[in-house]
Amino acid sequence: ETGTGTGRLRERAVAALTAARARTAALTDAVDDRDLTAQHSPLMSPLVWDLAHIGNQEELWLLRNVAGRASMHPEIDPLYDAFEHPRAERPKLPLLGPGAARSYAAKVRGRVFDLLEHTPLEGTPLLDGGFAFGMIAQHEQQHDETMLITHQLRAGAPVLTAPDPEPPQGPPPAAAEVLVPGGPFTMGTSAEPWSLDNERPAHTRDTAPFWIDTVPVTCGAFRAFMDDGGYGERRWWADAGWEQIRTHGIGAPLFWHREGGQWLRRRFGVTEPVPEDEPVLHVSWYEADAYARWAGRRLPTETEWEKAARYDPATGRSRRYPWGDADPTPAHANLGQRHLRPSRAGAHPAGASPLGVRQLIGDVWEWTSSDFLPYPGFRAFPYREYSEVFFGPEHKVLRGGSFAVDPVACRGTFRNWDLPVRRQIFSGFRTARDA
Ligand code: AVJ
Ligand code: FE
Repeated sequence: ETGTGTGRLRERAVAALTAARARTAALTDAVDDRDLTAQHSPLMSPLVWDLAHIGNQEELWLLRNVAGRASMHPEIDPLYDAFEHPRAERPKLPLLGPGAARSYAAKVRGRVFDLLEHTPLEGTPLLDGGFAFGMIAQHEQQHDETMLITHQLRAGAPVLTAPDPEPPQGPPPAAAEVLVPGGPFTMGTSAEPWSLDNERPAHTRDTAPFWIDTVPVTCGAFRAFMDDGGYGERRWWADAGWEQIRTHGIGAPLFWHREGGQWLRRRFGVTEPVPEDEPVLHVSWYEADAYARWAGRRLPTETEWEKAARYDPATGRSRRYPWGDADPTPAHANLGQRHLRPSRAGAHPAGASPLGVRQLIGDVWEWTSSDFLPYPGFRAFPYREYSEVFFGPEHKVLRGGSFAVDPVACRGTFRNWDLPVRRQIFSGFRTARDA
């Protein structure tokens, strides 16, 4: 069947699942068993929980729901249900140990590959276009990003290494901001076969004209806010943001500290000077919002972000990515944990949008001003707990994906969300203003 539509879909699914497992193995083989079972931060699960949860979700969706099989180990299923046990209590659970977690996930995967060979990738919403397999590859990659956050929070000597990104190639952007024209555009997707429920359906939205930063806000620009006393000035801060920075004594992005008159940061176990020209990382929504107010600007809405990323004024069409419909290459964007840091601001000219906005995809997740809400016509699929239970004003939307996001879980329509206090995630931002 190779060469037919179904054959190609199977190959895509196998490749996506295999790539995810290689990354999971690299993240979990990098540390010893004691480290895998330790809790490095109350915000995170022990790595060994993520490992077995990856296998358990794969078993749930592909072996039980698609193939109709019985649970392999009914007694462990509740341990790996993210809604039954908050992260802080997971280390106290009778979790599978590292060896058992690895062999469980591997056994599930072997059965899934058999299933994939014999399952038609059409006929039901779960199977159409290989959706369930794509969803599970994305789920594993999302937990790989979560595990990378755990690595960043972990104390001790570095265990992960990667080359630095290339310095920016080609001419720097012509201007600091780009004008996006007003008018309607298509937001969301009804066509992308592996898109998740919250990205659907495609619908028309209108925007007024607006200006948006050509590149994400850099550490150097953020330092100017700090040097100007930004963290001490009430008027820049939302009420709950002011409360958070006062209560916790926050005066810089997470992982920064000052030593001998210099700002340093800790990154995967290495301490280094804060790089001036790199997008700022590990800021909360409140810090992004305060910076924007200080700069006389604001965060873009989620709609503005997606229009800047997808709208092609020449055709009126929305693209899959800023550069077009082609899947990402390393020239387009810094994705997939090829590096352990963002590319410098102004990098990836090949990934620019038609209007010239750069680095919308990859490098840092970008906070938007918007609450995480369903699109008109939203239908929870295949489970309410992926998106629906998180809709509402308590979560803010992040867009674009960080250096830690795999291309399989990244598109111009992809939506991430988190609490506005969160700063251990690979979050940055860019600003906008009304035209
Ligand atoms: C979409 C990144 C917010 O990690 O909480 C993983 C993804 N959902 N398992 C998360 C997810 C279920 C989710 N985020
Ligand atoms: Fe999960």
